[in-house]
Amino acid sequence: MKKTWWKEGVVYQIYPRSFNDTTGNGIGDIYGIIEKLDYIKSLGVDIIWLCPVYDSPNDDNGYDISDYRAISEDFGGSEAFGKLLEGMHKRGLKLVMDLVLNHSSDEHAWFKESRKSKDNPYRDYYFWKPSKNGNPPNNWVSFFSGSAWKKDNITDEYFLHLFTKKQPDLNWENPKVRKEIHDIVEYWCKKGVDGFRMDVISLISKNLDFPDSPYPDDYGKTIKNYYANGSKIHQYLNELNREVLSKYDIMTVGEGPGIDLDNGLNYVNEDRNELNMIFHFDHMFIDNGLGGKYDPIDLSLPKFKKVFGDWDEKLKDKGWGSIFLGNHDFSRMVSRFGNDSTFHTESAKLLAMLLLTLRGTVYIYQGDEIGMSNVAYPSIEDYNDVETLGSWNEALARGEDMTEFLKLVHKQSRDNARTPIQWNSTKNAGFSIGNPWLKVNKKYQTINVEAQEQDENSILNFYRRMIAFRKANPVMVYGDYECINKADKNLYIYKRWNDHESYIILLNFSNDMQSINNSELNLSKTELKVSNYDNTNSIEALQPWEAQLRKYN
Ligand code: ISL
Repeated sequence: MKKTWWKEGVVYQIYPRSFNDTTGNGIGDIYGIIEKLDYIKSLGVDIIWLCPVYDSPNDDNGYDISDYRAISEDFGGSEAFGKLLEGMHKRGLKLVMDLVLNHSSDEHAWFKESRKSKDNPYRDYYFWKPSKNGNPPNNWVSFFSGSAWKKDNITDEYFLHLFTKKQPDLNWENPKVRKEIHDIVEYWCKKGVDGFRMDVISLISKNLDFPDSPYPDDYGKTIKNYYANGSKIHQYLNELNREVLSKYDIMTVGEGPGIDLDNGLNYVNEDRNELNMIFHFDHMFIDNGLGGKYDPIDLSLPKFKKVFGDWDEKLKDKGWGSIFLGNHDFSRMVSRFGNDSTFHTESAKLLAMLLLTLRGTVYIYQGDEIGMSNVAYPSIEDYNDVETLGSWNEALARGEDMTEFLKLVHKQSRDNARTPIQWNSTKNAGFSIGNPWLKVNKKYQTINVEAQEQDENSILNFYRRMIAFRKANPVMVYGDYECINKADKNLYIYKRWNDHESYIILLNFSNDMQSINNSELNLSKTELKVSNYDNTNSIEALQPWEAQLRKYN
């Protein structure tokens, strides 16, 4: 296995809007990140993935870009960006930019031209189709509810938008579009950035016959078979790699609905020269029913373990994995996979241990290092996320019980992960002296960075310990992985080893004491290296949410 900086590095993801506001306008900004660079460095991480900071009308908080080369003035503009990059490089931190290349904003100059007339030179930068018997061209629905087609009155044709109406899909079939994209990527490489996270990259090649989906009720299947993984996907990624990426020492991670065990390796196989890593969602959609995230089902630990095991097996020879349990699109990991009330600290630390002891590059989402948890706003008026509001309006139209639906919003909304970072216990959690764009989570009085800095046993300091442990022990990065108890519903036990050393990790994913079936594990021949409980060293049983990292003698 080839060794590289991006395999060994730990990534910290920043959602800039919610990170730190230095102007008092209620929106986080780049100077706010600069102010916290020493804090970020103190975690022990190596790489920052910055969610989009380009010019954008913010219909989807920056995932709708109107100028790919401009940094939004809301965030401090290009001057702030230059200082950020300099400040990061000075500290040995690398910067990964978020590139949203499947779609642009409808306010991008290309789209403004494209909509003008059927023979505009930019017309085929996007997908335009006539109506079908007075209806949209097919039955595809947008990720954010409703038809994926919008009729534009100027030419009376529909354009495709797999996300909001303000995010028209770019037509990668057009070589001019691909050339524009290559130039944009090259522009940022030349600026000295160290990598790219490529938004919904699995969607850039679609089924160009645009047939109706025969599975209108199975959204996942529709995405996989019609929106994603089209016949030219690998040609386009390979071309981008050849034309631009291969000339620089940068890392790439592609995000992708519709990426699964069948096709995942093809995106990252080191012989194919496409991407370095992908984000698949097999574990993140594990508690979704057929109807998606607003149709939740119970989390099954055996299934959860199977996802990590299957992917490790799939990628171990020729690929490389991305390890994450949350980001700006999902609810908070401690609320979802842990217990954010009785065992908040214990379960947040357990999840930190899981993240930092699996094979792959680790991605930590801002705020998870202090165990930030879900928010439950009293009213839908308090929510901002387009996906949440789209689902709400659909439920309303179906005549659902909206009191019950609000409970689902509490559990599933992407805004759970987007509340401002809780820096301290002062007004607005120290995030802003103004009015935050999204309300602060009330738990900030007890859960905040300042308090955890002062507590040696805090979640924050546990993250620091685990990151340092991973860095000091490359077996945690490159070593083999095997789950020992695949069927157990409460305990997750796995080994990591190389030719020189061997570790076992024992995690109790339950609110109860669990005995360990010790007979084949030889735990008496191990030494406890890290644990999330004080004064415990039992090899017979684990306390609720107890996590142990042991080394074989
Ligand atoms: O958010 C999701 C589930 O709640 C996903 O379906 C998500 O929409 C999908 O993974 C794509 O996400 C990315 O592209 C979107 C943007 O809204 C997300 O923030 C981004 O991460 C459109 O650009």
